[in-house]
Amino acid sequence: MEVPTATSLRDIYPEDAVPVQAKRWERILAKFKETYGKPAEFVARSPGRVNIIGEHIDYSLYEVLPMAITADFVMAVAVRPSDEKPRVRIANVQSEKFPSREFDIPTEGDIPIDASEHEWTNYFKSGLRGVSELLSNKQGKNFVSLGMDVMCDGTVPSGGGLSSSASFTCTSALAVLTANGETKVDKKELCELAIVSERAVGVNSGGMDQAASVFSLRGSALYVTFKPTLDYTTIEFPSTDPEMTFVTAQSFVAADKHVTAPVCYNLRVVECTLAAVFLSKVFGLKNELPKDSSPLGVSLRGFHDTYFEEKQGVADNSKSSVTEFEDQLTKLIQLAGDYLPQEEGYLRSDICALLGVSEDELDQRYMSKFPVRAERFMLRQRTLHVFTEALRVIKFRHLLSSPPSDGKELIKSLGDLMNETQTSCRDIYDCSCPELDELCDLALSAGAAGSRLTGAGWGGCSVHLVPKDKVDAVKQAWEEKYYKKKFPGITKEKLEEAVVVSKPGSGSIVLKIV
Ligand code: NG1
Ligand code: MG
Repeated sequence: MEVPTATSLRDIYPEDAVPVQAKRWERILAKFKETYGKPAEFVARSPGRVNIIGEHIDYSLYEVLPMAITADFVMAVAVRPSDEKPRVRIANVQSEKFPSREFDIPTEGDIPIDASEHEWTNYFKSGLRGVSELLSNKQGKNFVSLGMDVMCDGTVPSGGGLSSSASFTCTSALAVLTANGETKVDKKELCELAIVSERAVGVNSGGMDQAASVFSLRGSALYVTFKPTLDYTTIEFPSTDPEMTFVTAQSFVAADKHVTAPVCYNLRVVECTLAAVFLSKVFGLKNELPKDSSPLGVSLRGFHDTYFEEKQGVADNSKSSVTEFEDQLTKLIQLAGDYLPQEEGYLRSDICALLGVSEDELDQRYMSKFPVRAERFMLRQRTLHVFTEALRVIKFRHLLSSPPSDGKELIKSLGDLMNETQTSCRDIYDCSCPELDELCDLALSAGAAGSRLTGAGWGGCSVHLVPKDKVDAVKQAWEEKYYKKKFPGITKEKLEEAVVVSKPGSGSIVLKIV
């Protein structure tokens, strides 16, 4: 499937969003002209996402269920003359927060990115680097030969758990491809390159956000699979009475991954990877874990498949039925509980003793790409979260594809699964925070069926399954008991930004202007 080309904003946004977006796009295009003295040639855009269920399991290569939102990253572009050294001029509509930059595109070697510096254009460079690698692999030499003038505008709140970073990276990669004459962009190729590219910015991310940003189709959520390869199917929400709505609520606790990565996100990636290696030793698996597309090259999913291959002769687990896969996960939950008994965590020395490697070797293999800081690795808790969450995603999907006839029963069952996710994120994955917990409690007391953090957590955003007739009550509870209390004097605009009823939006798209 190729990234589609739009001819009007109606191809991109739901009808009720078109008037506001039309004004915004006019502003971006006018700003482009004012800055560069010529009109833009095309616009690339990619949305943010809300994850409905499947948290912190994409980098262990388990299935997840996100959807794109209307908020997005938009880039107006004109190609620079081909007889010039390729150069990028990049600006942002919010020029005070994101100052203009200029740089040459090297015609050989990697695009330099200093991940230690929190610089907004790093995300552009990461997309540029990914495209440069893709084109040179395809064509044997560096083919980002054309420079570009770029005007950006993003409406996904940054550090807000709705994946502003992926929307920026995916848009950048799409813009660079389009500017360099790659007009038929394969969605999977774009997504795969955006996943790898974003890791250049310092976070060992999974692939959910980029998948949601690139693949989404308006009106449906996505079921994203990472193994055996990156793939997706669209998921419809059955109509119920009362109607199901997904409402997102910002905690306004900034979750700055660049600061917290060594003790939060990147550490979780390391813990899950170590758990996979540790378990394969505990069970004396004969084969090495298979190399896969996870950030550190081996994953809990790899352990899962290898375990059932060796112990039960399941040669190709991707052919197992859903029920068989559920049974496997149930078994793994029990095994992890029994064979990873240390509630207090595992020291480096514990892990090294079992693996038969030195601490230096352990650090070198798993902690050198992105350093992490930890005394103890909570292998038991992280593994239990991953296996139980993977099982919840399957159950959630099953409920959507074979819903009970009573809509209320469906809403309750889906909500229960989301609540279990929140409990697991809070208690054993340790990625919630008191503010997110509070937003969830308030929503549930006011009639939400399911409430949980969405995205990486440690702040950012929450998502709630709310029957339509309860939305106002939930909003009111947050307004009175959370926002107005925590942020006295909060403006009406800020409140509107905080709480959004999310409808599944469309994915990456290009609009040609001339
Ligand atoms: P956020 O922090 O919301 O962008 C991150 C990861 C995802 C996934 C979730 C947790 C990046 C770009 N995204 O989302 O891949 O692992 O956390 O489920 O790092
Ligand atoms: Mg992000």
